[in-house]
Amino acid sequence: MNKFPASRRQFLKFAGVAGAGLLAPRKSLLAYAIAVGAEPYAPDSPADYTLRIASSPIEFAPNRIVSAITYNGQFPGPLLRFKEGQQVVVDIFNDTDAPEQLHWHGQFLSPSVDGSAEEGTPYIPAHGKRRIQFTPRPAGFRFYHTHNRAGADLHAGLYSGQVGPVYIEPRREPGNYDREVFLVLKEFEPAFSQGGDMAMDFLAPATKVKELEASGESAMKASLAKDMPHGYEVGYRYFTINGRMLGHGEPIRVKPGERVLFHILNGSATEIRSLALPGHTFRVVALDGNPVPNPADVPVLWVGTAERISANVTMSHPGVWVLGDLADDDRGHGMGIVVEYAGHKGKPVWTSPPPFHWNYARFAKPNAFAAEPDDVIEMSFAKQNAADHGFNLWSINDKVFSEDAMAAAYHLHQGKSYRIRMLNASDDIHPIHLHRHSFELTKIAGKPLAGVMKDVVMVGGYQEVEIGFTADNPGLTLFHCHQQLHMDFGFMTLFDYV
Ligand SMILES: [Cu+2]
Repeated sequence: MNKFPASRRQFLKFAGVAGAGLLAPRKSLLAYAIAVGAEPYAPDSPADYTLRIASSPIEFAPNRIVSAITYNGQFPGPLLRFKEGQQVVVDIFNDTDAPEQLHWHGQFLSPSVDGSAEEGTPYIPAHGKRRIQFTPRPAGFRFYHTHNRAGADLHAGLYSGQVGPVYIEPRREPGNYDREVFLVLKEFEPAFSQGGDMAMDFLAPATKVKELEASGESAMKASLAKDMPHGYEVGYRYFTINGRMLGHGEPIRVKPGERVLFHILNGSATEIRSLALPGHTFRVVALDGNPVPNPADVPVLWVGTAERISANVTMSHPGVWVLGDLADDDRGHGMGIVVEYAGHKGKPVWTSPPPFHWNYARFAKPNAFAAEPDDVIEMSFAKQNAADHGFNLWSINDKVFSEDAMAAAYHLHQGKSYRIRMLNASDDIHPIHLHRHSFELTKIAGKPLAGVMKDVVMVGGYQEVEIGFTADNPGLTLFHCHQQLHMDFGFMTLFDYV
């Protein structure tokens, strides 16, 4: 196992170069890494929060206990409740043999604490500690997770148990509810397969771009014609909600008429998940923690890797139900949790919902268009089948990101507004994530929309999606597919401010 990630070596190399006084006059990644590394830590007073990264057993069900790397010995990691705008001091201890990065997903932080080696955040050393301080924002449902590269190591990165929810209390809650329930969806015990991935067609609109499809399909055909296998995919043995397999955790106990606000996080390394609760509908009030302009009722939730959905459910259908994934196999292997009304007992019931397509536009501002941007950045995503020892390589505008040659490929001007036009020339759905900023969905599969603010968006196979954001948080900013197998094999790029 590589216990010293390439990016860490790179960071040291940068530091060495700086020490020798070889700094170029231009604002380089190197200068940046030095600058953020030099930020003083908080004085040595007790921290507000302490997180400890270590190996520990997790019990999914009786006699189904695996070893995983966790935060504070539990999965999911502890729910951290912050107050918007109120500074916190966090001590992070790393009891493992590998340097760690802890990323505060969805927050507008500085690169010194954001938790990404690519942005220059210092590592939490192996068997060491790092104290950080930051001012949590924006309000809403966020989370923290490791940002280590896993590569071919299925014990590293997001494949293990390093995911925990964050709730930043807003000044005003979106929607009325009686209580909150946090659900973290995650699979364990991954293994590689080579059969090709299953196509998923739940996204609406379903419009594909013909040119993207032609280019993706011909690249795949050419590769298979050369006797290449399909690139590796990852499958799992155990499926859990809040670390328990369906039927083995405490049920969610409810009363008729109760309004439960679910905060749902897909903590998967690689999978897109769905959820339904027979006889009930979800009123979606926030996506990725940001209140939506048009809360709407849906029978099914689809959640891409690292996406969050906050949805109200009025408990109006007494019984004992399975809140579970639509895929029978995944639900059968644990992806669900029991919802039990007071006074009701018995075997939990699952019924499949009618076919339903997930459309972000359902929650958008009706009949509205996003403001025109100052500049448009075009990116096309492509797959090189099985090109790296059986692993697919991924490129953005033909560039496969490499941690050994990190440099910002896109340059932002502070205060300007940008549109990123993403063209997906592959048949996979990619949950695309922008660090340290929120973005507005401005076009999905060719259809304009406005008002939905997110930090991850699923870009459908052979589809075109546009997002808009304002460059209002200077510093290196990572942009990547959140599918661990994709981000680790090239699907990343860096923005800087010039
Ligand atoms: Cu991807």
